Amino acid sequence: MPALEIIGAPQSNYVWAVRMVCEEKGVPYEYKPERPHTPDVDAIHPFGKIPVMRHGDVTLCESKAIASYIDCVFDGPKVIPEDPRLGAQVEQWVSLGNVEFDKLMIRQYVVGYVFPKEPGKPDMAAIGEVAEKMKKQVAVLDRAVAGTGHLVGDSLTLADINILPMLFYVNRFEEGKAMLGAAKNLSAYMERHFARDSFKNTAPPPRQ
Ligand SMILES: N[C@@H](CCC(=O)N[C@@H](CS)C(=O)NCC(=O)O)C(=O)O
Repeated sequence: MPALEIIGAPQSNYVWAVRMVCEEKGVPYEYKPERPHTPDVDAIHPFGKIPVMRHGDVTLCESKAIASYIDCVFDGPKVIPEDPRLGAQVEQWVSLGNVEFDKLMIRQYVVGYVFPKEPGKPDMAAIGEVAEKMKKQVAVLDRAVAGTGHLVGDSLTLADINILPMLFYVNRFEEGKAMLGAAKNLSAYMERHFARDSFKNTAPPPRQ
């Protein structure tokens, strides 16, 4: 079988999720930490985003598509259950992750701190407004993991893998840390899954 290549900077929550899938399944891969819009990435993603994947003559972009391909083609525990009901629930949570949680938590809240429009000066009024909106999302996730400590079924799936890197980043900043800390089920969920080898082995290097 040809080598599996995962391409994309380690700081990306989506690159992190795809690498976690490989680790959870015990799939060996070659990792190329490329930034968005570099030639290797542009060759595969029509809009230059990360992650992208190469496996022999198969190239893919979009983390969900990459994760599904790896789950189907390689051995190891399924991260998308074959049971149609559970599989559809994973699909639902990944979609919610990408359309709702990533949009607010990462693109607005975390990016508001890390890449402020005025360098070195995060817009705290805007961040405060986003943080208010995030409270509802945190409450939704807190309820969702209350039953089994997983978003779907009673084992780790792509639904969890997709959301864990997002929660890690939100937890780095004051408002996020406070609201996640107050969400008891979600805090326990984070503590347990942040301790997984797959999560720690693929974590981005510490911030400079
Ligand atoms: N829906 C895509 C999102 C990928 C994405 O937004 N990647 C970010 C890094 S986390 C990126 O490449 N941003 C560069 C840009 O938007 O130009 C996926 O699931 O892979």
